[in-house]
Amino acid sequence: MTDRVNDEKTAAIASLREFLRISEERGEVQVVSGADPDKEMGALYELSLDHLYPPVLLFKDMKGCAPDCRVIMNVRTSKMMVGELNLDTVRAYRAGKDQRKVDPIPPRVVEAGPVMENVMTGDAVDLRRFPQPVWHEEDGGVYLGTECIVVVKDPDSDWINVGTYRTQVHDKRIVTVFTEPGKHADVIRRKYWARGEACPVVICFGQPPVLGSVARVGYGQGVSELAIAGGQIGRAIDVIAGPRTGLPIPADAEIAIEGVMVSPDVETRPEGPFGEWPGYYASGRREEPVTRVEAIYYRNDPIVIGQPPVRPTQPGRQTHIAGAAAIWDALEAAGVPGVVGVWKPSAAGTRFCNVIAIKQMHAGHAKMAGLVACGCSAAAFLGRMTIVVDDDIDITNQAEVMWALATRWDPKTQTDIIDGGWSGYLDPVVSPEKREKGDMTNSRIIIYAVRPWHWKDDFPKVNAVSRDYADEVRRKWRGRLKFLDE
Ligand SMILES: Cc1cc2nc3c(=O)[nH]c(=O)nc-3n(C[C@H](O)[C@H](O)[C@H](O)COP(=O)(O)O)c2cc1C
Ligand SMILES: [Mn+2]
Repeated sequence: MTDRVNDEKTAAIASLREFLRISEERGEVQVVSGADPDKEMGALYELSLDHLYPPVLLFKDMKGCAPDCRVIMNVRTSKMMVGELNLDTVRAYRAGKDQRKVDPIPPRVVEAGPVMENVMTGDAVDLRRFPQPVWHEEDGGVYLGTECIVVVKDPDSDWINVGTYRTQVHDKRIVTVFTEPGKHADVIRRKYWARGEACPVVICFGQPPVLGSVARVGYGQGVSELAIAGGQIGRAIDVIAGPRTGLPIPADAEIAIEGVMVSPDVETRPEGPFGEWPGYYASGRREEPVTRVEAIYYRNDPIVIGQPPVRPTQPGRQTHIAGAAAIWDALEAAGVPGVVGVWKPSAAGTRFCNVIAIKQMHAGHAKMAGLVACGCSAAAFLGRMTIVVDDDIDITNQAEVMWALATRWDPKTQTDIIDGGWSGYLDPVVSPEKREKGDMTNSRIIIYAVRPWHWKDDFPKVNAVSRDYADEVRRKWRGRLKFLDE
């Protein structure tokens, strides 16, 4: 990337309004006026994903909405934001992350910020003032929080966690936050409940894009996503201490609420169904503990980020570069040698399938890579399939991976099946019986689609033109043969 693009990207991820300004300048914004929050916005969003880099959608004057409110979609998916979707980008991400790991920058507490331009407290608290989208046809309610950030503090330490968990609006002052068991906000809120207390919380429904990026990555317990975000933009995230909770509120958040998540023994509401990223309404409708909203802060002309999950088969449902990088990091940290790439085939929704390419170095090497990749925390949640392939496979090409499976994998001898992996409510194959028992686990397959080490030299040779020779021939004939340029 050139410096100019880098500077622009840093400015854009550091501030949602800068992101909008820069995207407008680059001609990447499509303004949509007069759309209906009842399913129509969700449908338009889904149609935008026919493009690998979908346009930034800016909804204005939505039907039945206060005219000052806007909804922005496709914030993290433009070319400027994600770059090329290839292994070099994963490598670059890892290199950058190593630097940032050395230098996380804790947030800086400031006295004031735009988020405090408007304040609602007490009886004035009314979430219905903001857009109320029903994103999918079968959704059981209104979700203001799709790519929101949920901020909670560990009661036993200074750890402040920031995660993205969908947030349904039930009425003026009640929302539910859906966190899969084991996610950090869930671990933390249970600690409060075990002591008979409610868990203080801040939720933002529009925030600097960098906060959305870090809030979706499964960093370890105790890791401050706010400090990682600071590291990523090279300066501290400015936060205001919440007047009620003391929790950090990003100073330029668009809309933030303060409240408490009460224990399920105190009050629950039915949550869902909600269309989820695997392409189903798998988590159905359950009772979830409520969050009581005590205050709302919002900027003038607030912009809500809308990023409803949809089926991952369209081009615009991109792979997850940071997720692949995290697995690659884990493999290296565990001492697995010879890893040449990690990739998440986008059609598998970025969690269900991980592909590892290795340059085999000894007997049992592929097994080591497969077991670590299958078990590491970056892949553990929902990671149903781990596929290990040789280094000659272009793992970013789903056809090449399928070819490796079809031709180098003997199911009987090159497979491990493991039971009891970390799954969740939105995994469609978890049976009703298991859900009933709260057994949110699934089984895993590790597929070693590699040439078996002990007879690899006798494995039939590949008959495709080698990449180097293909490049040479392409150079020689380019310009004379139209199909080479297409
Ligand atoms: C747009 C979006 C929506 C998400 N919705 C949920 C959700 O509703 N519940 C959930 O448990 N995880 C959800 N996730 C995944 C979590 O954000 C992710 O697992 C993250 O690591 C959670 O933070 P934590 O590791 O601090 O718990 C969502 C991610 C994204 C990008
Ligand atoms: Mn976390």
